[in-house]
Amino acid sequence: MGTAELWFALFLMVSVQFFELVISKRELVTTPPLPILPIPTSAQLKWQQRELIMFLHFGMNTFTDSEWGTGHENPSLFKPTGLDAHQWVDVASSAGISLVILTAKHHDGFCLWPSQYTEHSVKNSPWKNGHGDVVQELVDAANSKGIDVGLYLSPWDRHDKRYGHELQYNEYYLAQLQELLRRYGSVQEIWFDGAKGPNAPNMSYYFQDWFSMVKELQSSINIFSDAGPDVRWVGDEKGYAGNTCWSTINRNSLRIGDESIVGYLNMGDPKGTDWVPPECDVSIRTGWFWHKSQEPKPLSQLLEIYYNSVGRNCLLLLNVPPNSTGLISDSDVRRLGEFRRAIDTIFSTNLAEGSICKASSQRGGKVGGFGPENVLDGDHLWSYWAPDDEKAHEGHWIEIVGNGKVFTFNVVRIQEAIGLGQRIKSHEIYADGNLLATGTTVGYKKLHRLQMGTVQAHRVRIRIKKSRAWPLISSIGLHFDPYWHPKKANR
Ligand code: FUL
Repeated sequence: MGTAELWFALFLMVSVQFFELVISKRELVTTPPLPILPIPTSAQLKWQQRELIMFLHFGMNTFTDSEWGTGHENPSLFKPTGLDAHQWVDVASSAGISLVILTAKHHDGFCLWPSQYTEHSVKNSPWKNGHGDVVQELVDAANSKGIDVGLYLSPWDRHDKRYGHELQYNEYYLAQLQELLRRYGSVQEIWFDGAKGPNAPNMSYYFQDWFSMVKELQSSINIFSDAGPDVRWVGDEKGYAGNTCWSTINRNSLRIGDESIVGYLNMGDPKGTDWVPPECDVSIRTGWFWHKSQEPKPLSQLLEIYYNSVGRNCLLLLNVPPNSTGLISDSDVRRLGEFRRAIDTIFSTNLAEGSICKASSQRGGKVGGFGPENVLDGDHLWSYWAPDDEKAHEGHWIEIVGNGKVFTFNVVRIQEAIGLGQRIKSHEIYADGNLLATGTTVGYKKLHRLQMGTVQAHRVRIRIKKSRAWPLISSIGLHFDPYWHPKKANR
């Protein structure tokens, strides 16, 4: 080997060693922490992010000025003169609602689609000379706007003669489920109402058969009932979740229609083995069905409902009932529009944006790490702050610093990375070292509307006092709610 070749071989050896050194020194990307079970399914995660969905109570009761029909109503009474499902869907869409749930059959047993298993349906009504199908009209309108559809099929039936004859009725109910879930394309939520009146009190429903059939026919559907399996009732019809609200619960302790569990449903259970988040159903009016004599709730009440549902880790299922013309009334359209504008006014600006974020510790380094700045990046699920698990015993906090800027706010929003489980059990909020508010669970979204009103501060710190495993916070917001006047509200 000549001298030149010798130098070249030497150069190669040194280069290889140098690159090996660089590679070994390069920081590995930090792995995400382990989840804490139970965790949501992808359908539940999608559902949770909808935040606000719409109920459409429409049917025989709309024409008889009642809430619970007797089941003896003549189908000839069902005659909307200007039914337009496109209007329903447009109203939903302009309110930022992505899922609408229609009462395909309420307790009176009258079916809004021409079921082949009963004569008590639209097919014997004067509407469209018996050729109409409200479910189909809703599905077509929703498809044209990219809105998802859910259906309510009341188990309690005050019309059908099979009700009370267990096997026959369960077969009838299953037959209708199959019609609805096979005929109308994708259905994203099915509502099994727990209400049950005194006709045939011992009537048992074959929930397991029903649920299995639903999942077989619609793979991405969420099943709602008092007891889930995917979404649970919140335990009241005011639209309020518990101040403490876990998405986790023990399904073994739940029985559909059991009044004694409403408190448990309202709060959930930190030791729950099942992920079954609550849905807050409430009507924009007093009744579920449209009545000429009723008006929509004031905006302040709707906002109160929003803070107590969406702001407590829940979904708000707001009922907006079409009237006897078959349209959503102008007064409801206006109120819903005001409600949407109010939500946007409050939450479209995060006053914390562009601030500096500090934390008690952080998992991993700068590369692919879980630094506190992740809470301001606009991703509310998969990008989050995680503390260093070696320092779990030291207590965790995260702080938003204005860097010369003063924050003027009256709402604090905190969101957990629920894809990895719900964790936070108790927390406190401080402004410039002063305690502003205390809270328990956070979950997908916790909204603190401050009782003391508007606050000015340079630094806002959230201290996690207790949590199942280390907390993972995906988003923090400081907001100003111009509709919030605590003194007036407290009077
Ligand atoms: C209840 C029913 O009895 C009401 O009529 C309404 O449908 C509400 C959503 O659920 O159980």
